[in-house]
Amino acid sequence: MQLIGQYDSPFVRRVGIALTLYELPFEHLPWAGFGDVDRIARVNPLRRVPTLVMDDGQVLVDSAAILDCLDDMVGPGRALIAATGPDRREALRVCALAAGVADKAVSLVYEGAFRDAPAEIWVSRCRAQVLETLALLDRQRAERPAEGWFGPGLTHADVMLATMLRFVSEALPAAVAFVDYPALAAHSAHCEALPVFKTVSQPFSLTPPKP
Ligand SMILES: N[C@@H](CCC(=O)N[C@@H](CS)C(=O)NCC(=O)O)C(=O)O
Repeated sequence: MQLIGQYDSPFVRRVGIALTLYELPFEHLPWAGFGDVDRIARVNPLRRVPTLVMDDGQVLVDSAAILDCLDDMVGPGRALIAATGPDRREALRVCALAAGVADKAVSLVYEGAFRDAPAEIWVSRCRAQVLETLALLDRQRAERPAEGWFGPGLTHADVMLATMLRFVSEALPAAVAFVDYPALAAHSAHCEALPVFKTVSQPFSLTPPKP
């Protein structure tokens, strides 16, 4: 398999972390979303990362769909999510909220980078979506065990939360103060100290130099 995209994307990183934890062999192609867009477009006309090229040539897009396929490959005993029931629903809920925050943070980054005058109506809407969803997640994270949303075992919810938090803290340092979200800050620190988070990692950069 080939994973296309850089690990400064919270979505690419969550897939890279799952592939690594699942010990599935893959080649990482750290193509930049903008600098390498022509290469990405030849594989995926949607021009988004993560893009996962399967061994049979099938091309998968969207981190949630990709993880669903990887979970299916490793089976319910190893998947980083409960197979069924309330814990699965809760994990999907947290993943969707955290991914939604990441989506809105990406929108804010693009708005600042690609417009001379960012549209204030869009910026204030995205900011409210980011900040108020972080506040909700912080309150709920505080009620959960210290090690992870469901206890000691890492889940997709823990990973998406952590990759989103790292992205938001690096891409929007002026807009988001982690001191306002102590439970999320602790979650981020705990995850980023784990070996897989250190290995599958890249500091945020909108237009990194080509390798
Ligand atoms: N829902 C998608 C979001 C992926 C996404 O937003 N990727 C960004 C990089 S962080 C991207 O490719 N942006 C370029 C574009 O959308 O044209 C997922 O979970 O994979």
